[in-house]
Amino acid sequence: MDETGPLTEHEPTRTGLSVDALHRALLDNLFYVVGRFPAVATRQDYYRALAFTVRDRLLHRWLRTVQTYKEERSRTVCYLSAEYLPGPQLGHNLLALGIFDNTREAVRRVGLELDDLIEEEAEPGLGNGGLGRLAACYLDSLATLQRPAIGYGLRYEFGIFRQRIDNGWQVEVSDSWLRDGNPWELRRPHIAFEIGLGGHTERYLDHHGHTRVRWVPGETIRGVAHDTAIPGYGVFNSNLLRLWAAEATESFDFGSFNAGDYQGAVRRKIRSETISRVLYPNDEPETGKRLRLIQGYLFVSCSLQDMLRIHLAGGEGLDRFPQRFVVQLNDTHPAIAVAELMRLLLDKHGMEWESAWDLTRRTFAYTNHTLLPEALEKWSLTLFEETLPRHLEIILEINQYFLDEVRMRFPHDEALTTRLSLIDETGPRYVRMAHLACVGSFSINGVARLHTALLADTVLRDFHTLWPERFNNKTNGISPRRFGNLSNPDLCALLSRVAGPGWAADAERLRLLEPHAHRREIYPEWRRIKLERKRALARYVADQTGIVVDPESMFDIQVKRIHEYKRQHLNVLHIIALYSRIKMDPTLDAAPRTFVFGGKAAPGYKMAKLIIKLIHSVGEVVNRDPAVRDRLRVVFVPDFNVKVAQRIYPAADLSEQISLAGMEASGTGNMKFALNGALTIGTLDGANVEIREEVGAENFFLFGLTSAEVQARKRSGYCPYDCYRENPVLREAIDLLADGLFSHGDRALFRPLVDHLLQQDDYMLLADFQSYIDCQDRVDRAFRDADSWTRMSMLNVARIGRFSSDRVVQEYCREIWRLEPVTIRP
Ligand code: NBG
Repeated sequence: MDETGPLTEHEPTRTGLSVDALHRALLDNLFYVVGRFPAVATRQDYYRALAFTVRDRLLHRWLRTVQTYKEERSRTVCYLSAEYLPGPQLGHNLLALGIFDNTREAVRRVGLELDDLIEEEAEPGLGNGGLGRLAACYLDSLATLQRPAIGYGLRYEFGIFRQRIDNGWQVEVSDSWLRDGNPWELRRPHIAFEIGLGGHTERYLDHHGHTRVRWVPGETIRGVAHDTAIPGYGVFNSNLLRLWAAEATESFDFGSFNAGDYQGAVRRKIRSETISRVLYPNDEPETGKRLRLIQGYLFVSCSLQDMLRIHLAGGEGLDRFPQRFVVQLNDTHPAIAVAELMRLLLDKHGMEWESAWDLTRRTFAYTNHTLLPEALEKWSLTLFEETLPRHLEIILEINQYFLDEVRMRFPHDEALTTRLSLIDETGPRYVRMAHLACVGSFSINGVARLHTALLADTVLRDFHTLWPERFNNKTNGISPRRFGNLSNPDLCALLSRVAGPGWAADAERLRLLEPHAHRREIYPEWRRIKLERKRALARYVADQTGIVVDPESMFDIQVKRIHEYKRQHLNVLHIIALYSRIKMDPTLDAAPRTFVFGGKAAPGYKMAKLIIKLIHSVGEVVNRDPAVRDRLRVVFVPDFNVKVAQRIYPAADLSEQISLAGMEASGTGNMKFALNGALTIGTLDGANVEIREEVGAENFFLFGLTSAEVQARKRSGYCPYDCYRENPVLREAIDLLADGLFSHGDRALFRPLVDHLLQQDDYMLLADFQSYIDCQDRVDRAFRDADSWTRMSMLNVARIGRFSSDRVVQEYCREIWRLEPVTIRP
C-alpha cells in the first residue's frame, strides 16, 4: 500500500509520500510551522510537525474532493450530531493515506519512534459514549465508500471530563484538549453564520400583501466553522467534519461601545463564547438546560444555513434542496432542525407553509438511540418561549396540522391525539423532541433489530401505527480500520496472511478465516498475539493503578459508561460470589481471572458513582487477600476513552455485555471486542442478539431473561427479595456487601445500592443472578480448554464482518439517503 521510492526533483515537500519527502517535510514543519530546532524540540513539537506534514497531504485530497462534488453536483448526506468521538487522528490518517511504514521510517531518521508521537496526541473527547463514537465510525465509512458527506457538530472547548480516581471515587477534571492547539483543524473565518436568541416576533405585510413573520431576537451570536478532513481508507476521497464554535458578533458589541460600556460589551462577548465551551455529560436532566438548548440550536442553525448557502451557490432553486441534501438527525439533540429549516424557508426565503413543510419532510431522517424515558429529550415550553420564540410558534403550528391529520384518521380517539401531540400537557407543558423528529422526518430508524422492534412497540408505538412505512432498522457497526488495523496491527497482519488482504475495506472477507479455524497449527500464533496485547495492557494497568496483573489469567472485561442498566454491579456480584467460593474451597478448580472495568459515570449520577466505588472497594479486598493470590484480580482502568479503548479491546478474552434485556439499544463495544477475538458473555439485548446469530450460539455465552420475559415478570409484580431469600449464594454475596466486608466494616456505604437491589431492582440483577453465575461457570470450563477457546475466538472474528460500519453505511445509502459513490481522482 505504501507508495515508496526516492525523493525526486519533482516530488513536492507538501504532497510527496516517499520516506525522503516525509522526512524533509517533517523537518520543514518543525522549523517553519512549529518554530523549533531539532536540538530543543520535544516529542510534542515533533508530533505537531508530523501532524502538519500529514495534514498537508490531506488538504490536497480534501480540496480535490470538494471541487469534484461541486462540479458533479453530488447528492450529499449531512450528519447532524451533537457529539463525535473521533479518537486521535494521526494513526488513522496515516493508515488512510497508506503511509504508515514510510512515516515510521521518516520518524526514525530524526531519532524517534512513530508510536511515541502517536501517543502525544490529545483525544478530542467531543462525546459521551456510543452515540458519538458511532458518528465517527460512520464518517470514516462514508469517506471510504466514497459518499459525499459532511459531519456537522459543535467544537466544544472542553470535551467530556477526564476521570481521576481518588480513594476509589470518581473525580471529574476538565478536559482541555485544545491546550496544545489542534493541528488537524482549519478555522474558517469566512464560513460563519449568525443565530438569534430570545426577543419577540412581529407580523408584517410583504410586498405581495401576504402576512409574514419576523423574529426580532434579543441577541445574536456567531458560529464559526472549524474543519477537519476525514480521509477515506485507500481512496482519494476526503470528507469534512465541520464543527461550529460560538463567537460574539461584532454588530452586537457596537451599541455598548458607543455608550461607553466597554466592560458590558466584553462581558457579553465572553458569554457568547461560553456557548460552545463545554460538552454536557448525559444523564443529568437539570443542569445547564438553557445552555444545552442553545448549543443544539447553534450548531443546527449554522449547519442548515451552510447547506442552504452551498445549495444556492450551485445555482439551483430551493425546491431542489431535498434532491441535493439529506439530513440525518443523530438522536433528538438536533431535532430543532425541523423547526429551524421551516423558519429559514418561511421567514428568510419567503416560501409558503405547504411547500416549506413538504420540503422539510423530504429532507430529514431520524435515528433513535435509546428507549430510556429519561433520555427522550423534553424542553419546557417556558424555556422554549424565552429562548426560541419563533420556533415555538412554528412547532405549535406544525402540531396543529399534525393533530388535525390524526383526528381525520382516528376521529374518536382523543387519547391517541394527546399521546401523539408534540406538546406534553400532562403537567407543566413540554415540547417532545422525539415527536418533532418523527413528524418532520421521512425515515425513523432504530439501531439494532430488537431495539427497532421495541421502539415500534413501545416508545414510538403510536407513530408506528400512523406511519409504519417510515420505520426501518439499521443495526450499528464499527470501523474495522480503527478497531482492527490501528488497535491490533499484529492480529490484523495474521488475518491478512491467513484470510487474505482486503478485509479492512470489505469486512465480509473475514469469512475467509473460517475454514482456518480448525487448523491447530495457527493456534499458538493466535494465542501469542493475544498474550502480547494482554502484556501490554498489564503494563499500562500497572502504570496507571499500581496493580500487577497476570497476563496468563483470563482477562474478563467490561468497559462502557457506568449505568445501572448496564449492570456493572452484576459483574461485581459474580466477583464476590467467586471470591467467597474460593475462600471456602481453596482447592476449587477455576481459571485465574483478571476482572477489568472502565467507564465514566455522569457527574450527577450518584448510584453510578457508587458503583465505581464498589468496584474499587471489592478490588481492594480481593487484590490484597493472599487466599486468592494468583487467582483473582480486580482493576479499574481510569479515564476510559477511545485511546484507552484501543489498548483494551485487543487484550480481552471475555467481553461482558450484560445489560438487562430490552435496555441497551445496540451497544458497539460488543462488536469491537469480538473483532479482536474476545468471546462474549451476554444477554439477548441490543445487537448481542444479532452477534450471537452471526457467530453461532455455540460460540457465545448466553444468559438471562429475554425482553419478553422481563416485561412479563414486571407485569406480574417482580419481587427481588424473593430471589434473595431463595438463593443462598446470592444472599451471601449481598450480605457480605451489606455487612461492610468491602468497606472496612462501614455498613452505610453501600446501603443505597443494597436497598435498591432488595426493594426495587429496576434492572433485575437478582432475577438474572443465578443464570449469570451458571454461565460464568461455563465460561470457566471453556477457557480451560485452550484449543477449543482459540477456535471459538477465531470463529468470532471470522463471522463478525457484518458489524462493519461499512455495511451499515451502505444500507443507509441504499435505503434512506439514496446516495451514490463519487470517485475522486488524484
Ligand atoms: C447509545 C445506546 C447504545 C448504542 C449507541 C449508538 C445514546 C443515547 N444511545 O446502545 O445506549 O450502541 O447509542 O447507537 O447514547
